[in-house]
Amino acid sequence: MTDIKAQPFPFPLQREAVALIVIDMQRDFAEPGGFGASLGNDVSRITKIIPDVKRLIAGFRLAGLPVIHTMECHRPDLSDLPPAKRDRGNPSLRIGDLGPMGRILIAGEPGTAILPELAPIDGEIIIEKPGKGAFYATGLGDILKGKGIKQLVFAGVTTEVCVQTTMREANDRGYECLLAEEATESYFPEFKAAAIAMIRAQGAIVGWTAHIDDILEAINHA
Ligand code: C5J
Repeated sequence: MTDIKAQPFPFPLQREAVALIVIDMQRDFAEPGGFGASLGNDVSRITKIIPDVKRLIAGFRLAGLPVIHTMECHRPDLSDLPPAKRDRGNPSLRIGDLGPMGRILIAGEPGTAILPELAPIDGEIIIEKPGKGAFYATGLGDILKGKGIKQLVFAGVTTEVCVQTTMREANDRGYECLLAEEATESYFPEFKAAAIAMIRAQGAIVGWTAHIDDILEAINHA
């Protein structure tokens, strides 16, 4: 067994049971005119991590390890969008409204797509999720069980919302979780820092955090 250099202590990698999960690297969170921008956020913070996320994905592909992608999106009839989600904030465009990249966060619309630089390749799993956590109302749990996955390496956006929520869901379901620090981002730098600190506090209460180089070195040598 090879450990990944990580905080708060080395991550005990099980190479045969690990997958990368890339959370919501969608145009709607990263491009002007999308959902993130409609909430008043600086989306350039998200586009800056694209090369790092790409490098991490490439490393997993090269090592022959599974890559899973998630997309936050809703049905066109909005039947999976509760008012408690649609009515939050004071955005210029709400989920389901028509924006410059199509309807905001609706399955199949151009803005909902994964960024082209990070697009899934044939054979990779894509999870469409209506919630912040990727286990809620999706088949992710069954898919992971079917593939014998026990450890998840996390990348994507935003650190303190969909990434952290999914890590917590995964940890409660018995998965060992590791967050790739350079491959995740928030619209709020202080929230990214706080989420990282929370995740690895108290002896990795939610999971571990590590640098991409250390993750790639370990998966290539395990
Ligand atoms: C948000 C996400 N922030 N993917 N979604 O609404 O984190």
